[in-house]
Amino acid sequence: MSRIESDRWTSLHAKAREIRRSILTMIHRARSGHPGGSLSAVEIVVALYYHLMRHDPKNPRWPQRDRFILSKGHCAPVLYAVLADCGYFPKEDLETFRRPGSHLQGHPAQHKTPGVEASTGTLGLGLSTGLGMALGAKLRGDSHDYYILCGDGEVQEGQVWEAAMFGHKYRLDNVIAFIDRNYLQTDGSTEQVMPLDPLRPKWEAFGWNTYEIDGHSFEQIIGTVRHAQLQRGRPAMIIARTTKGKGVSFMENEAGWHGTPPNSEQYERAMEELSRAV
Ligand SMILES: Cc1ncc(C[n+]2csc(CCOP(=O)(O)OP(=O)(O)O)c2C)c(N)n1
Ligand SMILES: [Mg+2]
Repeated sequence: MSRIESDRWTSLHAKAREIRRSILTMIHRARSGHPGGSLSAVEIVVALYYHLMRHDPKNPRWPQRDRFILSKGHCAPVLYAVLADCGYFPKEDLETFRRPGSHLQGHPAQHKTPGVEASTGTLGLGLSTGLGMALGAKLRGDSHDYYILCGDGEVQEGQVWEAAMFGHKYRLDNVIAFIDRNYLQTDGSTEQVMPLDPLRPKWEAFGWNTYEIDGHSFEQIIGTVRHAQLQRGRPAMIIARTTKGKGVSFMENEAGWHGTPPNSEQYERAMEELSRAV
């Protein structure tokens, strides 16, 4: 690996750590929110906003921008932390997360927050929303891309599979979707609640270019997106294996941290862990 490449990974890892701290600070201050799935998605969202997407925080409605839709809208903290850090709105706004009147509610609202492309939170809808927008872009002859992030529990929703058929029918190769495959939903294991595996052959059977990667590896996320962009005629689904609660030892792989805020002692411990050198 060249020196420049290794510096790039180091800076993305440092950014991921900063975003994790910001997520926990928001949720702790609000005494409410979803830490587990926000933490598992950090590398995907960081790779998109700091490396892969064409976007301009000073001009959030720039027509040629790539779009990102957080279909698993309960993980709004990861999106807000990244949007604020990029400069879409002041970082101080993060202190108002989930407060009455704040534009940063528990789930993203497209008409309230600069940089939010679609209102989400009702699981199962974001993939359809993104595919519809992507079809509109194709019909207009626009060349930007649509990135959509779904939860694995979310993929149990029937509408996701209608969207899968739609994406194939309209050959939406301007869509690159991810499943945050952390194997947990609110009440426990996805495989106990409603089994999804074998997940990759299902997406392949629905006609998508399908990949399975380590969702915490910047190298794999970026390399796979670059590969997917070269394939024409089909949408892409990247099944990103992750750890729910990633980065905080006592939150990792614990369903209980799906929607529970840390108390002050837990928050201090988590921040201490996340302050250690990359
Ligand atoms: C239609 C709908 N049903 C139920 C919920 C409540 N809910 C919020 S998060 C969640 C679990 C999601 O699990 P997963 O998609 O795996 O997310 P992650 O593990 O990434 O947090 C549920 C059931 C919802 N937001 N929308
Ligand atoms: Mg999950």
